[in-house]
Amino acid sequence: QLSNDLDVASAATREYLRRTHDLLIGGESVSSNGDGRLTVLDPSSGAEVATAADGTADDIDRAVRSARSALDEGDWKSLRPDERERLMLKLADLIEDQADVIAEIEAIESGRKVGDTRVVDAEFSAHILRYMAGWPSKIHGETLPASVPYMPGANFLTYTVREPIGVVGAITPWNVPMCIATWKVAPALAAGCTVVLKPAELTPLTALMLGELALEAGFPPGVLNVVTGGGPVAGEALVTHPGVDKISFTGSTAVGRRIGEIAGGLLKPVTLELGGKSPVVIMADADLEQAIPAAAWAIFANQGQNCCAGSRLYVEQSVFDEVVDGVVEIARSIRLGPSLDSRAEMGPLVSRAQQDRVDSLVRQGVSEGAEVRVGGSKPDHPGFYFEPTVLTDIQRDMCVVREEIFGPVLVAQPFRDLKEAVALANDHDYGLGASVFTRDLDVAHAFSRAVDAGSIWVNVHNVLDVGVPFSGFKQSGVGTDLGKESVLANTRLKANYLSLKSGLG
Ligand code: TXE
Repeated sequence: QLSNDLDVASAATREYLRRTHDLLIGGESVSSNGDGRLTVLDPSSGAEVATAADGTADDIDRAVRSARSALDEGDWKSLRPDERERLMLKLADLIEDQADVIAEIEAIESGRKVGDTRVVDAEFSAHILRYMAGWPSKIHGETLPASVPYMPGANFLTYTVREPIGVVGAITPWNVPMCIATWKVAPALAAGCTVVLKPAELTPLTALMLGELALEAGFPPGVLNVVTGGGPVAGEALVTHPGVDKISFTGSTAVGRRIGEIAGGLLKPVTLELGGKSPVVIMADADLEQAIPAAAWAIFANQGQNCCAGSRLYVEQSVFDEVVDGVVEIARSIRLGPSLDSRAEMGPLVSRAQQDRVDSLVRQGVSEGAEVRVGGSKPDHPGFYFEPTVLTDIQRDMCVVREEIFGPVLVAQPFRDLKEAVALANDHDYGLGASVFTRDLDVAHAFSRAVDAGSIWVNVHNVLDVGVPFSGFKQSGVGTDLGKESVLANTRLKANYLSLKSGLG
């Protein structure tokens, strides 16, 4: 039984799915100017579960105007930092109160396991908001000693202030929808910005829930607007809109590059978190009982649809067979199942298109000479499943090594020594995350210094926390999500020179 039985979802979840999902602009649910609808599918069965508004450029314009007036004229502007903090804490509480429904909706629309969506999308989103709620009272400028040599005798008080950057356009993906939406929105709100959020077309529902809960928490209308819709229309309208001061995007490198080009031409700041092909390096001295399951779940967690998925496995020659056999055994034992089934260990991919893409990349890899050690195909079931897959006999130029597959597909290759492992790890256009498994501290530090990736993990893979900056190097992005840096990235720095009379008069 690989399909979701929606009857196991709570009455509140089924009730939410049945609602008409319109846009959230200026504190109200409003219908789109266009008449298109996005179809929301349950990837566990392929069945339609809801529709949502397919927002137009006009809808984006309305949302940006609403965000602008909330920024320039509304109550939001005059709220004290501690009042912003209280609203964010209240929103965190409401998310926690609704954690069961959020987890189920997210599981149904994205195909991810309901246990994961509860921990990652509901509970971690509340955690993000609580951390970010601490920032409004801690964003500050500095006083600076200005001694202007061409104005002898002048006496300045010079200081900087950090102002909200303005209206932020957030464009988010479908792989961890509510959590990533929250990590874009929360630092913007902490900095005093207003936001127009455009979630991925496949997973629009939890972004709307986030906007609705923000209103319930007491955020003034227009502070957080949500426009569901397609990337090329609604997404691009947000990027080009002159009323948007900054774009924060997570998604594919191709779209990120396009957004970067457009925003660069408009001199609009961007934060771009893009693709990855993160290496997992296992040294012969590692605790293999720990490293083998860690390497397996580095790729199979979330069906491989994580930007930091450990999709390239490099193992020191002497333990290569043992490690690969271990990962293959785990892959063989993984129970595929629908997202609402608590016994499922891996759910479906997000869409038919994603399933087809993974399938065709694996086929191409095989035609280029890779050996399938386990998996390699889509099971003959409804829903968008793909078997956990391990490929060996790989060469650096194969598509399965170069491309971000974004599915449960691992490529594994042996290495001779640390120098070769680092060279293999760095032999990629992406630089998002990288891990090494070893008992040797010197090896761990040498690896960390030599590898070009924004996050390095030792004896663990893909851990993120809200207080720790998350940056993509090389083609994996521009700027930083999470941490203090993500808050400051939503501010602009203003310098003030006050010319004072010298002396006591
Ligand atoms: O991403 P897109 P897709 C990678 C992953 C995946 C591939 C394709 O490899 O297989 O991307 O996924 C919006 N202007 N990642 O096609 O298109 C879109 O509506 C403005 C990795 O779904 O980049 C959605 O909201 N916006 C990644 C968001 O961009 C546009 C997570 C992401 O969609 C737009 C997701 C445009 N022209 C995919 N076109 C990660 N870093 O984790 C699309 N969008």
